[in-house]
Amino acid sequence: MTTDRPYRLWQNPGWGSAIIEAQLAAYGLPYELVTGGDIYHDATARAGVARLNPAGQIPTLELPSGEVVTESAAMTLLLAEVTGRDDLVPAPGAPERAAFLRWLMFLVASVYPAGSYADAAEKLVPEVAGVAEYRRRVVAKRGDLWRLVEAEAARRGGDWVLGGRFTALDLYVAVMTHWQPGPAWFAAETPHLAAIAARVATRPDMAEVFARNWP
Ligand SMILES: N[C@@H](CCC(=O)N[C@@H](CS)C(=O)NCC(=O)O)C(=O)O
Repeated sequence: MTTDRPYRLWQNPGWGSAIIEAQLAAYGLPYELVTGGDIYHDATARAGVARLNPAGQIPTLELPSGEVVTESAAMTLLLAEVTGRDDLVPAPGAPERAAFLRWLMFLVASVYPAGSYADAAEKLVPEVAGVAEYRRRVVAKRGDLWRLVEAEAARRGGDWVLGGRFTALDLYVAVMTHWQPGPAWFAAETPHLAAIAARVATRPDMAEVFARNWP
């Protein structure tokens, strides 16, 4: 898939698109950014994203071929495949492969939605009085799920989620620890994950991406 056309990443600063922007930057792939806007509250912004991604979600990635890919895990696996590199995704047969796939799917299928369902709580809980409590419980649930990732990182030791091996999981952690339950919660309750996030942020290949997403 070599062509001069850049990848086009639909993004908002600090959102899940940062996970994919970090990977595009790490691979040195050419890309341009398209700002999605407030897809939670602005119908025009949502329609703009939904034109490509019927789920109306960010990240959405347009490949150089013009094909649209949604789902950050799919993008993560695909970018490793098209670059033929294994620096972010352990290759088939690598000792970390099974654990990588396990925790990648856990992050996107369990942890990620537990936040999304709190972000737009007022749409899911019409009773105004119930919204705050609903949001609190969903965020607490997300915290409980994060504790499982923390336990895995602690059990393995080392600098990264999988121990000594840096992977895209660490990029997910670095981005998602900016979200609910919030950086202070991660620092207090999941110190291994907070330390991983801090390490990722100091990597030279991440400097530009992090400065743009969290100015
Ligand atoms: N499973 C998707 C989740 C993407 C997602 O939930 N993104 C959030 C923003 S960070 C979003 O677009 N939320 C709007 C919505 O779900 O309506 C992925 O891993 O890419």
